[in-house]
Amino acid sequence: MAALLKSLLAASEKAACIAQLCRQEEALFSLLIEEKRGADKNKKFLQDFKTLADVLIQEVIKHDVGQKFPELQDHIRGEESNKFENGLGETVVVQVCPTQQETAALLEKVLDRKQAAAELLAAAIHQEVVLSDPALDDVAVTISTESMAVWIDPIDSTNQYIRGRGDVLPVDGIYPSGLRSALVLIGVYNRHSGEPVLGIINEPFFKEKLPARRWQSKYHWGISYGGTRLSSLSRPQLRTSPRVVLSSNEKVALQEALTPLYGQQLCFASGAGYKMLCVALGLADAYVLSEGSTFKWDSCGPHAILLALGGGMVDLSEALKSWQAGQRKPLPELTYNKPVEGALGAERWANQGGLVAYIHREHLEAVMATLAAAANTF
Ligand code: 2IP
Ligand code: CA
Ligand code: CA
Repeated sequence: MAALLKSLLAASEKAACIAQLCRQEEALFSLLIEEKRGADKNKKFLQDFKTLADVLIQEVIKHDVGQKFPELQDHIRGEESNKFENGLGETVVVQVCPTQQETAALLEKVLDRKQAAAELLAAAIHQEVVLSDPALDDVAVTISTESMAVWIDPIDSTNQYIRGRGDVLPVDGIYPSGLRSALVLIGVYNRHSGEPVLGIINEPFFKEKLPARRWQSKYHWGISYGGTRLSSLSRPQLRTSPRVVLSSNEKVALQEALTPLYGQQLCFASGAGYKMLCVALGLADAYVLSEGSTFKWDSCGPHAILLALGGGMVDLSEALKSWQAGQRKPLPELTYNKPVEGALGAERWANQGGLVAYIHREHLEAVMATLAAAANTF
């Protein structure tokens, strides 16, 4: 009875396919980028690109999942707004229409009348995705969707997606940059408690196929619902020599504060979702972020997977406060149903206090003890 899981996985596969398509057609891709402005701009980057691929993917997931679960329809939200401005200055509301022809006609408007590109995308949007994954038939959990809501990041690590480097080599299993860090993130959470319940991470650029520049995707999922914890991944072992993954923009003061625990084992990678995936895969023991530069749509899906594996994701500044006050069990996990008071635009849904993603509780405690000892330095 894993109907919700299957529907979200199928939507994530379609999303991955659209992300691949937009990269494969270089001429098409160059048409699709538009600078984000004003309150919706991610403060971290001078230029943050909203791509049509992003908007389309979010709308496709909303449409496909909303059709199967009408009770969720008004509770599926994501990073992007579905208004898109074309080169002619026209604002078009991007949505999935009842037929492929209608969707193609709408997309043609966004694409400055480029018919072939619009038809290609419309075909990808209206394709039927059939999952052939026997493991899903064994998932015997029924999630009552009435009290659920969904966060989508249609493409995380947009900068790397746009740059499009497929040839970056991994360092100890972790890709520091490149297409590998561009992910589709979907998270289901409980609207009342704010807790993550189901998460999907889809890697559209998992493996390059022949002919070159064709890609194969891979998905991962996790469920943490009531007493049930299930995942496509297995719980990784605690590493003998601990390793942390950080943003390449992480403050030097935080890097120094972590040195007593990790020595030289500091790894850097792009993409908030990708760093969370590295923790879930056991390639790192923790992802520590000192700033509020991630959002609910970045962390909800990966957080559900970490919970399913017996780990989690805490609010760094709240956890440090609890730790210093001697209140250590449990440390405050991130929640997904409440906006930041007084904030505007995307900032309403920022994980304002930074975060720590972890698998092993004892490792989280080691991170907290190390940071608490250096708390006024970063
Ligand atoms: C971004 C993206 C960035 C990340 C940032 C996110 O989301 O994941 O890579 O910064 O926190 O908000 P960093 O790579 O330094 O971790 P998006 O690409 O969706 O804007
Ligand atoms: Ca993101
Ligand atoms: Ca994004």
